[in-house]
Amino acid sequence: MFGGDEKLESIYKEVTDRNPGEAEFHQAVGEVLSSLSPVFAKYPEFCDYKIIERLCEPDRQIIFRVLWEDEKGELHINRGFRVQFNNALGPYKGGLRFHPSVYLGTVKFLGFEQIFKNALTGMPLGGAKGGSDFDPHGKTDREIMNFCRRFMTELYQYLGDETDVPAGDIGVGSREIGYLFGQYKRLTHRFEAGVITGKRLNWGGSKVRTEATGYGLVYLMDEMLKDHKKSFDGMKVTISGSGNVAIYAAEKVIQLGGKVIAMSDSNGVIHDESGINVETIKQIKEVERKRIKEYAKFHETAAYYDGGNIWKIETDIALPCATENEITGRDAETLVKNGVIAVGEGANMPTTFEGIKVFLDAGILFAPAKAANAGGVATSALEMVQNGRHDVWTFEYTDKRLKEIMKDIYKNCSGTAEEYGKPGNLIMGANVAAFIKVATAMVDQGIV
Ligand code: NDP
Ligand code: 2IT
Repeated sequence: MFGGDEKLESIYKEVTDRNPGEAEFHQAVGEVLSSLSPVFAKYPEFCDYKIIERLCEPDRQIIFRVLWEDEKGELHINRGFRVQFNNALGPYKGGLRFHPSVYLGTVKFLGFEQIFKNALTGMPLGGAKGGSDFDPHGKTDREIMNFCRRFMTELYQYLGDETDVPAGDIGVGSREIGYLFGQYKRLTHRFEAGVITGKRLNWGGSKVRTEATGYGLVYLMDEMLKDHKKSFDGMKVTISGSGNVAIYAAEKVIQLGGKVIAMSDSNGVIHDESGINVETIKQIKEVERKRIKEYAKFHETAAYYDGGNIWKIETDIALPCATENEITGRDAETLVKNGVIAVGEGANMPTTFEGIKVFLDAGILFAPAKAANAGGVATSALEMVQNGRHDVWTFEYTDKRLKEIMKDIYKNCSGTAEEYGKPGNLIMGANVAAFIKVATAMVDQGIV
């Protein structure tokens, strides 16, 4: 796994032994470590300072009970998490995920990834993640609010605009951010806008934050395609998921001349070779909060496949924007066989180890999550800048900043891959560039 590097093998073994049962965390650590051999040859001080070992052990892990009441007066108990991983570059920063599958291993994999992703943005951000096994599906607004208030009642003491700044992720959008912020404000008696990002625009949110992850993904893919004399124009694109990231990735693909032919949710897939209408998806998902199968009722050219696998559909570009490990080795083989030319990870760690290997072996252009979906957190950092200055920027200016950041991330990752002897391998480029940035700051700040 680490090209025979015994030091990395032994660190990895220690991490897996110390954190039993956290498969996703092991996977995220393994993926980063697999790029680092040449870095240690060049920077032996990282070894002396035990930088990797320190990065693999979060600074702080907070786990708490969340007791809340539903509309019928019945009580429910969920588990809440916040893992503050590393603050060498800035305050802890990363989203909150509400999904029944969430456990400590999910939050740790996401928090670990977040350290490096945030480093790539060039903004002063540390890495953290949080969430709960609470399932927002089918809950009323009042129930969501009850849950968010109780969640924040436990968490608020660990947060602050210079300490730890949450945001959204799966199951947490602007509605939840509003309820969370409201309770933080009530408990602290402070309108501390920069304590959370993804706020609505009328009370401290940033323009473009809603669109940022999806737009950013497409901006980075566009750079990568251009670098290989290609573009989105006329390309068929499949996008898994139909949440925040998927919707705005689809919108930007269409603006750049591509055709989105399939999207999905956890129940099924819609397929429309004439091109999916994003406004209909927004209405179904953002306004009505319904299932994607509704789409076929409005567009007769579309087919809905209950339980279908989106990766079986022939496409030029695949953008996984739903969840981790959604592209298996077999899915990757199918995509390659069907002629895919590029894959961009909008979700966090959506491709398995086996899947990545298939894509790299086949020479597919591959943009890893840390680089490709960093536009969301980068725009969160722009929201923090505006909050700190009590300022409000225009859509055009914020979008321009996002585009520049994504271009810089692409250049940094592809340049680093080349420098370390793996031209075109953005996984290597992203891991190495981000690791060096964080590690150097840790060395500068001493043994703390
Ligand atoms: P949303 O909750 O808005 O949407 C998630 C989408 O993915 C939904 O369509 C959901 O379907 C589907 N999905 C979620 N979990 C599963 C699952 N276990 N199996 C199948 N489908 C699933 O979340 P986001 O769009 O915000 O997040 C999507 C991905 O992007 C995640 O990996 C997240 O970590 C990542 N990300 C998000 C950022 C952001 O700014 N929001 C930033 C960077 C990365 P259903 O409704 O049926 O559950
Ligand atoms: O995975 C991610 O980068 C996010 N969910 C966004 C984090 C943020 O702080 O904006």
